[in-house]
Amino acid sequence: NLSHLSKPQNHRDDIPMCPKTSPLIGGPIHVSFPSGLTLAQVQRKNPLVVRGGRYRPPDCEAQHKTAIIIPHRNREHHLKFLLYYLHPFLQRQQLSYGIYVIHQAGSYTFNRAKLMNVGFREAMREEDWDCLYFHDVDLIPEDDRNLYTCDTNPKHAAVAMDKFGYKLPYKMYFGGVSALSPLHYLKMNGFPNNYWGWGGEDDDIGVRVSLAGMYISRPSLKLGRYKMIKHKLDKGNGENPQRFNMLAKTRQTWKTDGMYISRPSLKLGRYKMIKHKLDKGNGENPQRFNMLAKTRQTWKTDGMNTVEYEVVSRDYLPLYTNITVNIGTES
Ligand code: UDH
Ligand code: NGS
Repeated sequence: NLSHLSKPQNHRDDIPMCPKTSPLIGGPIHVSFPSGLTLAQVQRKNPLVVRGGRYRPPDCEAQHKTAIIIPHRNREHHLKFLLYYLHPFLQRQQLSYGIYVIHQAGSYTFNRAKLMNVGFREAMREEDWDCLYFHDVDLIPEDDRNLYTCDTNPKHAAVAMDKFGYKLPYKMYFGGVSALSPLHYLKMNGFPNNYWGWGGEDDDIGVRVSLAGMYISRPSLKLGRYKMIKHKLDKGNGENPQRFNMLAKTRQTWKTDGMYISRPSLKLGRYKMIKHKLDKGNGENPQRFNMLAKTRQTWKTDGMNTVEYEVVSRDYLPLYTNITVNIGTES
C-alpha cells in the first residue's frame, strides 16, 4: 500500500480533529505589562511555537487555520507584549496559526492599510489560511472566548477597547482588530493603498465591506474586550503606578479647605486638543475626509488588484515571521 506516499508531508496519522470548543479556554485574562520582559522569556514560555511563529495543536488537528497580520514600524516594545499574550491565547483556542509582522522599511509616511495588503498576499503565498486577523500591535485581547476564527461576514473584533470605555466609539468603527476570510478580502478588493499617515483607512475598509455587499459581524462587548498598551508619549512622563493608592487617600492628605469648583458653560468652555505626533511619520492625513467621500468610486480600482511593493527581507524568527517591505511613498 503506497497511499501514504501521496499524503502531504505534514500529515499526522491517527490524530483526531480538535473539539468544536476548546477545553483550554478560560475566559477573562488579566492583562498587565511586566517590566523587563524579554523575547527570550516569551520563547521559553511557548516551546511548541516553531520557526516563523507557527503553531499546531500537538494532540489534535485544528479546525481552523488563522494568520495574524501585524502592521509595524518602531514599536518593538509593543510587539513583545503582544506576542507574550497572543501566543498562549491562540494556543488555548487550539488553532493552527502563524504570526506575520509586516514591517514598513524606511522612514517615509506610515501606511497601515497598504501593509495589510502586503501581509495578505505574503501570508497566502505561504499557506492556505482560512482566516486572516489584521491586528494593531498595541491591542491585547482580554478574553480568550473572543475566538480568532472567521465568520460568514467580515468581522470587526476590537469592539470594546479600554480607551473607549469598553464600547464602540461610533457605529461604523472598523479599527484595531478585524478578521476576514480570503474570500471576503478578495471580494472587497482588499484594503485601500492610498491612505498615508494617521486616520480614515479603517473607515474606508468598513465602507468597502458594505459596498461589496457584505455585513460587519462583531463579537459581544463582553468578549471583544481589548487593552491598549500605553504609548510612552513623553519621555519622563510615564504612568505613575502609585496614583490609585494616592487617590484613595486624598481625604487624609489634602489639607486646605472650603472651596468649590466653578465652571464655564459647555458652550463656552470648548477646547480642541492638538494631536500628539506620537510616531514620526504617522501624522494625521489631511486628505482622509476627501478620500472617504470617494470610496464608492475608488474601491474597485485601488486595493489588492493594484498593490505594488518590494519585499526587502523575510526572516523566520522564533516567534514570528518578519517581512520588511518597501511600499514606496505617496505619489
Ligand atoms: N503603527 C506602527 N508604527 C507607527 C504607526 C503605526 O507600528 O509608527 C501600527 C501599529 O500596529 C499600530 C497601528 O499601526 O497599532 C495603528 O497606529 P495608530 O498610531 O494609528 O494608532 P494607535 O491606535 O495609536 O496605535 C493611538 C494613539 C495615537 C493617537 C494619536 C492621534 N489621535
Ligand atoms: C476616527 C478616525 C479613525 C480612527 C478613529 C479612532 O475619527 O481612523 O477616529 O481614533 N477616522 C477619521 O479620521 C476619518 S483614535 O481615538 O483611536 O485615535 O480609528
